[in-house]
Amino acid sequence: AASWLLLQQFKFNCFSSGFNKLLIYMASHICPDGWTYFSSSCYFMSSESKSWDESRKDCQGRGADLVIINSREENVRGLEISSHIKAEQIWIGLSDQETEGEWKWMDGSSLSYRSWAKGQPDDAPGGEDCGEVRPERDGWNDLFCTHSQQWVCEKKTPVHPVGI
Ligand SMILES: [Ca+2]
Ligand SMILES: [Ca+2]
Ligand SMILES: [Ca+2]
Repeated sequence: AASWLLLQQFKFNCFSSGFNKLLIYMASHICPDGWTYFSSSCYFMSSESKSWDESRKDCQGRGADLVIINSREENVRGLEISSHIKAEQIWIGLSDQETEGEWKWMDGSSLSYRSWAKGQPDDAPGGEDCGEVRPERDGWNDLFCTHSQQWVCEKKTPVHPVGI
């Protein structure tokens, strides 16, 4: 009986480690090549620099949009990504181009979570209407939309593996 129990235990261990491997495999293959998976989204980090509008067009061409930061976890992740690509500033999908002072994400949602850097947004003289993240400031800033810099795209994934 003891050996039968051991055998069952052995089978169960094989099953659960195989299952974990499968989950990890799935998570790493949900996103297209060159994209990173995090919390049911795929992220693309640009190596080029473009204006905010051109950056957004690039994302849309990839079936995505500029990154929308919905939580502290995603903000921290965004900062990690930008320091990973060694960008000092990256465009995010945030703008007040439509109505001055009314900041909106590109999916139309308002800012339930916000992480502006100290003293921002300040709409510096001339008008800053596009949102960016600066890792060294640990927060968001409004900037002139024509400024050329790197960006991060985000697209939602249909699959959300449990436990990853
Ligand atoms: Ca998001
Ligand atoms: Ca503005
Ligand atoms: Ca500013």
